[in-house]
Amino acid sequence: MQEHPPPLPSWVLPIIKPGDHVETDQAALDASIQLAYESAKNQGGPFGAILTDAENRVISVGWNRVIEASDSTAHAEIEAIRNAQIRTETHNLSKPPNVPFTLYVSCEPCVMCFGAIYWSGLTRVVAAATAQQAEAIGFDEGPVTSGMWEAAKENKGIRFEHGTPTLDPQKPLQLYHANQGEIY
Ligand code: AZG
Ligand code: ZN
Repeated sequence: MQEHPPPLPSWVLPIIKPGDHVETDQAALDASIQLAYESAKNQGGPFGAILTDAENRVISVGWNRVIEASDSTAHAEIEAIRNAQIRTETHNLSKPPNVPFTLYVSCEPCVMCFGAIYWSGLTRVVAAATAQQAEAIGFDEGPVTSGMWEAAKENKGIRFEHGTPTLDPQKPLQLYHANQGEIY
């Protein structure tokens, strides 16, 4: 069993860290976009995610580490889910105190992250950018349909919605594209 999530790099700490409080959906989405942007500036992929409890406390954060970790599964959402499960010592995020948990993402989840969310115990996902916006710079988000999210709601009680950040969720994607970051 992993006892602690890995330490956070110094560029993450001014943005957000576990234990911080996020007042609103908008503030949490903005933080996920800032994570995505700083990740793109620090050799990561241009995606960020923040997982909070029912009292708006941050349980975990994640950003895309695919290239750094040589791991095709190291998407922001999976990193945040994995870190939350280590921190709360359960594979089922509907079980810890202060549920339900919410996952805020700088861009809507790809098909792999949809699967990770489906079995995570999370019950709410709020997204900033659309999959089409990630695909516009070349990322492949896979075949996720609105019917899949409807099934997730029906079968697991997972609500998926688009939020309204104040920051532009396309900025991290545009920076990555301008820097000619690797596409996968
Ligand atoms: C991605 N899409 C999202 N939403 N998050 C990531 O980390 C990704 N990596 N590639 N596409
Ligand atoms: Zn993904």
